This record gives sequence, C-alpha cells and structure tokens, in this order.
Amino acid sequence: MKQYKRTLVTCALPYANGPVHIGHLAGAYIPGDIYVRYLRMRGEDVVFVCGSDEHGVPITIKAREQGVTPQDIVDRYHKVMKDAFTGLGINFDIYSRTSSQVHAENASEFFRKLYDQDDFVTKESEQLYDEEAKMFLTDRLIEGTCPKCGNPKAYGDQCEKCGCTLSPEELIDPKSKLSGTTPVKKKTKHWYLPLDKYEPWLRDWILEQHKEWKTNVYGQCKSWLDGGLQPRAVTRDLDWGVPVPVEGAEGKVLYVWFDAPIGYISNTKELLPESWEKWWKDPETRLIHFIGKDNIVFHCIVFPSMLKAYGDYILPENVPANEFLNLEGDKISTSRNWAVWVHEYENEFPGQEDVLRYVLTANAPETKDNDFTWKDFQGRNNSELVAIFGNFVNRAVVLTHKYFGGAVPANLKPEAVDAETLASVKPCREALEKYIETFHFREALKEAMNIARIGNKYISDMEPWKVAKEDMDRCASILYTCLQLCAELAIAFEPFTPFGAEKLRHMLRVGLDAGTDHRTGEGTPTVNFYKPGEGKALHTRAASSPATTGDLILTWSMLGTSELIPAGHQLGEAELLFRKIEDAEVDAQIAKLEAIKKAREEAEAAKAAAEAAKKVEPQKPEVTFDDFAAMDIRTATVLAAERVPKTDKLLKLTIDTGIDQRTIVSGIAEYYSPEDMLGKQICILANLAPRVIRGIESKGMILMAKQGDGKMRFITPQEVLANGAQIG
Ligand code: B3M
Ligand code: ZN
Repeated sequence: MKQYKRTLVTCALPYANGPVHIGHLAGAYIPGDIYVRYLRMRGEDVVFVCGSDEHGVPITIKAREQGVTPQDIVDRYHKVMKDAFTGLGINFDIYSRTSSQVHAENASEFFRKLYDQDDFVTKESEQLYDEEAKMFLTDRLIEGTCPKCGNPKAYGDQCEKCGCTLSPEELIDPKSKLSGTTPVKKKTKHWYLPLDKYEPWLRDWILEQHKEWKTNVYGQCKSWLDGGLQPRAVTRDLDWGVPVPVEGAEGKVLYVWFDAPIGYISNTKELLPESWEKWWKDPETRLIHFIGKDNIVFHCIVFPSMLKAYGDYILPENVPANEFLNLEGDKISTSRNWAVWVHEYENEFPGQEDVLRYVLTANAPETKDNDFTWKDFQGRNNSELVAIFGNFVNRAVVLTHKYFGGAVPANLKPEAVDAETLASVKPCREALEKYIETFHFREALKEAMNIARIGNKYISDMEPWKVAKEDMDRCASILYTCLQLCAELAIAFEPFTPFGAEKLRHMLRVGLDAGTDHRTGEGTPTVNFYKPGEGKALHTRAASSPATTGDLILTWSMLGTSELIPAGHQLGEAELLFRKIEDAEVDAQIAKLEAIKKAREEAEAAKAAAEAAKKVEPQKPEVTFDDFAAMDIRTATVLAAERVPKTDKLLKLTIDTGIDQRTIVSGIAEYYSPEDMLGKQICILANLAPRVIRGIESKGMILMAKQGDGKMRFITPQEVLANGAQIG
C-alpha cells in the first residue's frame, strides 16, 4: 500500500435546510470521526473538514414557504447542525459553510479557471419560466398531471404515484409551484462539464486502479460508467448561490453540486490559509471522502473530473460510502418527519452520546441498508455497554479500592491464565488497525468489545472477591491483570465511544496521547493529550514543544502490551461508565414515532378523501318540469330507529311526515347508527311507491347526498321546519 505523509478527511457537507438525523450520522459522520480519531492517535497528521452546504433550490423553496430569506434558513440550520456534531464529539478541525466569503471567492476562481481553459461546453435550451415569480423553474418546481396515471400532482421530473420518470414537457397542464401560473418556455444558456470526455480516464482510474473500493461504491461507479456519461450543467438560473463569474451570466449561479465539493477546499483554506495547498496538491496527501450512497456519483465521478480538469489537485484515495439506515422499518425522511433528530436526542438523552455512537457503529449500514430500532438501541446498551464493558470496569476498580486502597496492586502471584488472558487481547490491536484502515468499522468495534468480553469473563472466572478471603497475593495479581485490561479499553474505545473512554481514563488517572489536530486554525498543529486525573480537560501543546514527562499517558502503541499501568499507581474513584436505558425511555421514543406516523396517516387519508370528494358525477339526462313536479319531496322527523336484523346496511325508521307516521327502510346503517338518526329532521320523497324490503313495508325514501368519497349523508334543513313542508 502507498505510504502517505498526511491524510485529509472530509465528511459530506450537509444541506442547511433541516437538522441532521441518525441516518446522516451512520452514513458519514460517525465513521469519519472514528477514522480520524484513530489516525490522530497513531500520530498521523490529519485534517478533518466539514461544513454546511448552504446553496441549492430546496433552501430557496423553504425560505419562500416560511416568508424568510434563504440566509435566515441557513443561519438557523448551520447552528443546529454544528452544535449537534459538537455534542456527539465529532471532532472536525473546521466546520464552516458555503455561504462564506472564502468559499465564494474560491468557487468562483475554480469555475473561472475551467472557463479560461475552455473546459466547459455551453448549450442554449428552452426551459420553463415563471413570469410572475420571474424565475426559471427547476423540475421540482413544476407540478402537473401525470400522462401515465393521471395523478394531478406529479413533479416535473417524476410522478410519485406511479413512480415513472418524467420531463416537465410531458406533464399535462403544468403549473408553477411558486405562483400557480402556467409557465412559459424561455431560452437560457448554461455551462456544462463534458463528463463524456473524462469517461475513458475515469474508467481506468476507478475500474482499474481502485478495485479495492467498497463493492457498493465500485458497483455504482461501474454502472454509471457503463451507462455512458453525459455533459452535466454546472450553472443554474437562480438568485441564491455563487454568481457565475463570467460575462453574459447575469442571474445565474453555480449549480450547488458544482460549488459544494469545492467547499471542502475552501474550508481547508479557511482553516490553514498558509498551508492548505499541501493538503490538496501534494501527492503525498491521502484524500478520503466519507459520504452516504446518494452522493457517490458526485464524489467519484463529477468532483474528480472537476479536479482533473483544473489540474494540480490530488484525487480521492478512497470514498467509503455507506448505504442507508432505516428507522423502525421505514425509510428515514426529513419531509415526512420520520427520523431521530440528533439535536433532539442530545436533549432527551443527555450524557448518552456514546450510546448512539456505539449503536450506530455496531449496526452501521456498511454493506447494505440497515434498520435502527429503539429496542435494539436499548438492548445493545444494556447488554453490551452496561453489562459487559461497564460491569467489568466497575468491578475491577471497586475491588481495587476495597482491597488495595485504590492503588494498582503488584503482580505478586501470577498464574498462566493471567498472561494467557493478556496475550489473548494482543491480536486485537492488529485487527483493529486492519479493520479501521479498510473502513470496516463494525468489525473494528467488535474487536474493541472483545477486549471487554475477555476482561468480563476473566474477572467472573477468577472471582477475586472470593480469592480475597484466602489469598490476598493471588487477588492482587488478578486485579493487576484486570486493570491492565481496563487501560487497554481506555485506548481501544477512544475512536468509538470517546466520552466513556475519557471517563474511564479519569477513573484510572491516566492520560491519552490523542494526537495532533489543527483546530487552532493558525496553522500550528497542536498535540492533544489528556492529563491524568483531569477528566474532560483537554490539554494541548504546540507540536514542536517537548512532551511533558512524569504523567502516565497512554498511547495507541501500548495496546496489546503487557503492562500499561504499573503497580502502585493510584486510581481515582469508581464511577459508572454507562447507565441502563429504561423501558420507559424507549417506550416514549416509540410512542413519539407512532404519533408521527398516525398524524401522517390521518393527514394522508384526509387528503385522499378531500381529493376523492372533489370527484363529481356527470349530469343525468334531462327531465321535464312535470317529471320534477310529480315528486312529492318534504320534511320529516325521525321518531324511532332500529337496525333491520341480519343486515349490515338497513335501518328501519319510523318518521313523522306531517301527513302521517310511517315506516321507511333505508340503506344508511353503514354511515349512521340508530342513535344518530333519532330526532333528526330529514327530507323524504313521500310519494314513492311502497316496497317490501326484508318483510317490512317501506313507504317513501330518505334523500341522501353522495359525494366522491362514496359516503352517504342525509340532507337536513338549515333551521327546524314543520314536518311536511314541501320542497321544490
Ligand atoms: N449536501 C447532499 C447531502 O447532504 C449534499 C452533500 C454535499 S457534499 C459536497 O446529502
Ligand atoms: Zn403517474
């Protein structure tokens, strides 16, 4: 494998039109953070870049809907997302935004260079334009009737009812979603990146030189390439975005998928104004993009073609995209509010950040779509984090306090099983390295957890609490061994559950060399280490200044060695590493989702009923006035009502017609119960010839209205009238 001097890691820039949810976390941000924490601990020079993607049409639509500016929308969500990431310990060196000045200049310059090199082709085409909103309409802003299934609310690119793909021209009676007016065709010119030109190069670069990419990523690239690449427009008619910096492009901005990946470069530039170029242009930099599967084509095909066209830039070494995470068996969806929002989780489960990180890693959709359920969340926490990891550590530390005053006991009476146990975790380090470096984070986490399993089994088998009664020297060796395993855990879990790992180190009064980061933003890399016994406090020193000595600082390379903490080292108080998640807590979350689902289903049903209700039956053939006048229609009141036995549909009604009291049998039992009808004033056709229905003579008919939803409703006068009032 090629050796690199440094690694640049990016996570997809999330759109600032909504908060982040667990699907985002599982797809890109947690794997990215695990990878970076690991590399930093290994002493590698890493820059970890992210930020909000603040352009694009959906943000303008949302702003319009809410009557605010796009800037208001992105300001709101940029903060929500940034805080959510910080809260979960996703340690970006920089989290910036594509509305920044640095980015506007950088993206503009990038476009301009390709333009000057004649890398674009231009095309004039006719597109639909909203004359009232004074805007060209993207496909999603056009609505009309689907030519295939008649759905009146099909989009310009797709009908969600029958699933067919469409172009706006195919829609019957297209309307602008902005103003409701009929759009007109108008000529517009755009710049295209001729991806077809890069196809042979891409085929070689991806299909030949990157066979090691994950199969889901490689497979998607192959099918795009096999399908043949077309030129892609990189500009849009829109007033929100980076203006196209050439003449004749007034009212146009860079397409969001052109400017967003350049945002990775801009954000690096903002972080390291002096040295950013070595991170993007030196072939000894390894570039890794963490993304979800819907972004594969942009990161593997479009952006590399842009970088290649520009020249000078390095290309991604790997793009370890994940598949999708579902929630309780249903696709996560922002618009349907079917998600666990990270900022809400942080409020509702304060201090439980690691649990979400753990569960989303253990269940990561690395090779196929996976499902998140609250029961699984609870189960993994209670039976793995609490029952294995936490329980082991707690027993080891509590017993050390009980028998040895909290000081690591000397290894006074070792037995073979101790050394064997320590030796059995030795391969974990190599396995962890292999799995993390090849982006198999689920497997890596299993390896880390395996250390806890080994420890938990060892302490249960050795029963130091019993041994202490007869042989304190042997008990010392057992606890000595356990504490070495605890120290291993404090290293191995740092990438996965950094909060718990830190708490554990605090208990053990040991520090950790967490490696170098660039968060100062001044171009001076800083070494982070946790000083023994100081819990959360992160200490830094300039990378060039010497390490502090005398403190017990763990390092990655100590994993799998035989002595990590020496005898005599004083531990801190025992604290619980993880706590149980109670049934009530997950039940509340499940109930919350059920309420969302119910509200959605009700809204959908109401919408469908409203649509159906609008359907009007065609007019019947003409009748003469005399035909009409022959009908005796009048008001009447229901005096008694009962079901006709052995039928679902019939009610037997006794009514006062003003002329007489009589019986009418009516097929309304599906819609009204007998109690509903009692005392109601209705309208009847009085002179309908009597009929015998189910052995009952029915004299007349109740007038009912029936609309498109099929439901029958009786007609009642606006005010109570005398019975027998004639209608006509
Ligand atoms: N904003 C899509 C997304 O959030 C897009 C990613 C940009 S990465 C340069 O899924
Ligand atoms: Zn359709």
